Amino acid sequence: MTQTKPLRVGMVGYAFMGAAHSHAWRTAPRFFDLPRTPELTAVAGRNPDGVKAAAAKYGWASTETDWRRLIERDDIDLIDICTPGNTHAEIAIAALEAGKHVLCEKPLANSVEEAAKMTAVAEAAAQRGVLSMCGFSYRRTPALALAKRMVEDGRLGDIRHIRAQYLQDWLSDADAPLTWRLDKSKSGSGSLGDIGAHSIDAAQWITGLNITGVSALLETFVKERPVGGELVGLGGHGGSDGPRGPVTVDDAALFTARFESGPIGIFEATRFALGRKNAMRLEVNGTKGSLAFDFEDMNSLQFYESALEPDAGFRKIMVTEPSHPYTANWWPTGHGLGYEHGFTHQVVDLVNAIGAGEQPSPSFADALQVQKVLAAVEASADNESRWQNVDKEAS
Ligand code: SOE
Repeated sequence: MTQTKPLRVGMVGYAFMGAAHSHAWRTAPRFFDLPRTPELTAVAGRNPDGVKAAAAKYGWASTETDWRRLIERDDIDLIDICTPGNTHAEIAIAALEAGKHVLCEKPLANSVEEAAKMTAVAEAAAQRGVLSMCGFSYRRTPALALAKRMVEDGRLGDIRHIRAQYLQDWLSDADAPLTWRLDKSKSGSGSLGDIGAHSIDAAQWITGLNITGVSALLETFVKERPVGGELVGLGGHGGSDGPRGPVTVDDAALFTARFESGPIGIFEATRFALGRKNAMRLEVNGTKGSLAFDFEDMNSLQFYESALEPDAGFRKIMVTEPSHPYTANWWPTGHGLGYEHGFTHQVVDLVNAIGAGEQPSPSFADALQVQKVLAAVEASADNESRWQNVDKEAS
C-alpha cells in the first residue's frame, strides 16, 4: 500500500451500510493506488456498548456517542453518513458547513425540500474545496459501469426502452419485525426509496437521460408488523402474538416513466418477490443493441448487437477482463467480485475525486434528481396513478 496523506474518516452509523462502508475504507487503499490514504478514525453511534463493539469488529480507532463530536474534531476530514434517511440532512449540512467532505448513503434525504437544501449547501461548499457524494453504489458494479461505457460508445444506438426491476423478498413473512425501513418518519418511503432509488439512479446514469414524468402505483400488503422481535439480516421473524405497529410505507412500487428525448421505461421495486434475494435488474433496448443485467449474476452482462450475427441472440460478457471497469485491480479473469466491491470502488472514486479537487459522482444534485422522481411517483400514486411530471424547478 503506497502511503499518501491520510484522509481521516468519521462514520455515523454501523449497521449493514456501516459494515459495507467500513470494509470499503479499509480495503480500497490495499488494492488501488490512492492520492489520500483513508484512515478509520472514528465511528459514532448512540449506544455506547454497540458502537464500541462495532469499532472493534470493523477496525475504527475511536468512538463517539454523538455524531456532532465527529464534526467538532479536527482530526477528521470526511463524514460518512450510514444512518436512516431522516438524519441525512442535519448531519450532511453540519459537516459541509464545518469544512468536512461528505459521503451520504442513498436516498439522499426523505424529501425533495431536504435534498434541495443539502444540494445548495454542497454546491456552496464545493466552491471552498469541500466535496460530497451520494452512495448509489451500484454504479460501481463493473458490469453496470461497462453498460454505461457501451451506451456512451454508441453500441446500443438510440435508446428506446429502459426496464428496471429491483426484487427482494425479506419482508414476505408478515411477522418480520417493524424496523426503521418500515417507518416513513425514518425511511421516507419503503421499497420505492430503499431499492427503487437505485434503479432510478442507474437508469438515468447509464442512459445519460433524466426521467421527466411518471405514472405510478404503490401498495402496502402487510399493514401491521410485530414491534420488536429478532431481526435476522434485514427481516427475520417477530412472532405472531405480540403487539403490532403500523407499517407506514409502501411494500411495492410500480411505475411507468418517460425520459428526456423520448425513451420510455417501466420500473418495479418490491421486497415481497418471494425467492428473489437481491435481483437488481436492468435492461436497456436501443436501435442497434440491447443490454441486460441481473445483480444476482453480477459478474456478467448480457449483450445483443443486431449488426453482429443478428440470429445469435444475446451474448454473455464475463465482466472480469482487465479492460473492464475496476477489475484489473482484483483477480485474474473469470474469478469475479461481490456486493462489497461496489462500495470499495465507490471509495476509490471518491478519494480520487478529492485528491484531484474534482466533483465526485453522483453529486448531491444527481441525488436530488432521484429524489424528485421519488416524489413524482408518490404524487402520482396519491392521485389515482395520474401522470405526474418530475418537478424541474424544485431547488
Ligand atoms: C435493503 O433493501 C438494502 O439493504 C438496501 O437498503 C441497499 O441500498 C441495497 O444495496 C441492498 O438492500
